[in-house]
Amino acid sequence: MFSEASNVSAGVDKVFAFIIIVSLFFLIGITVFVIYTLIRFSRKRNKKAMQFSDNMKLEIIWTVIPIILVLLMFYYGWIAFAPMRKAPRDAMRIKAIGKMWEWNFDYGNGMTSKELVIPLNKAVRLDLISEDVNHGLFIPAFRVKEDVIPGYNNYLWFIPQYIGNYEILCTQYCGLLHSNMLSKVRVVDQAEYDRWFAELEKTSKVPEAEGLIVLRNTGCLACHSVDGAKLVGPTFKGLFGSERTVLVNNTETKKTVDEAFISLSVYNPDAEIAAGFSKGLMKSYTGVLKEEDMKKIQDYLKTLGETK
Ligand code: HEC
Ligand SMILES: [Cu+2]
Repeated sequence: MFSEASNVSAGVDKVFAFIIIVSLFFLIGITVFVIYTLIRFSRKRNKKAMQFSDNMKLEIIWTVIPIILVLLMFYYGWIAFAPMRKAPRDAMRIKAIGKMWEWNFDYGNGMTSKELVIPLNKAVRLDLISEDVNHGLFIPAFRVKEDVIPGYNNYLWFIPQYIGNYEILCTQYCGLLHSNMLSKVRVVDQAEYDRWFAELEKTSKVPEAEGLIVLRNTGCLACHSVDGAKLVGPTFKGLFGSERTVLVNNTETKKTVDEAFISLSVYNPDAEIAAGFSKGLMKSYTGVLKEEDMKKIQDYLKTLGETK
């Protein structure tokens, strides 16, 4: 009867169904009763109004029954909620990082993914981290939702019970593109998970870190940021693959940033000047930066590039 995409969803659905059924029972019951009394005790039939003082039996009934009902709601709610706050010790731990306006899932050792990929029937604990404002991580199909607050160590956990794709939403209004703060959970079988994880390991940080080290050691980061900030030179964030306006012999030209563009910018910076920036500040790195380091920088800049 209940969908059970996760181990906690049936519990949540049961309380919800219980509350809905009780509410419907009273909605219909009270409505019918009101209509009945309107007709039955209409002035036309029963002219003389009657006065009652108290009725002990009635008062006990309408106190005791609602108390039992709300206590039952509490009981079923507690039964469903309590296990949600007790993650098993051996649960797989992944950091869910929220920032304006995207989710990142950190599998440790610098391995991050934009979507949450998890193996079937394994307990997963998400440690919830915000890098800026308040967010809320909600996986409707799993019936789990927790706030993601900067400086507060919150978490949620669940065991996915069916293979499939499920949505992830942000439930706190966190600014302009809040409604775009979407991601996906992909529940796969263990073999597929292992394949995906091996791939993630391969494509993760390793080349990125190398390129970043070269940039730092060569002094590029004094003038270029990797996070979007404008320093003396243009930021590297989103540079690769984007279209830039450059001045070639004082005429504006549009160029798409590729490996060759970066090489030229570094070995012959005055050949093409980025619009809005000054000529002559960046010196040529010919003879300073080796080709192999150039390659590392290019690979790293690709990871900061336009396509997410
Ligand atoms: C002293 C400051 C400074 C340093 C150090 C520096 N740059 Fe630059 N860089 C600039 C400025 C200013 C520009 C923009 C003018 C231009 O295009 O020459 C620029 C432009 C660029 C561009 C072209 C960007 C665009 O949008 O067209 C690339 C790529 C680049 N630098 C890479 C590097 C790399 C890699 C290093 C280190 C090996 C480095 N820069 C070191 C100041 C610097
Ligand atoms: Cu958000």
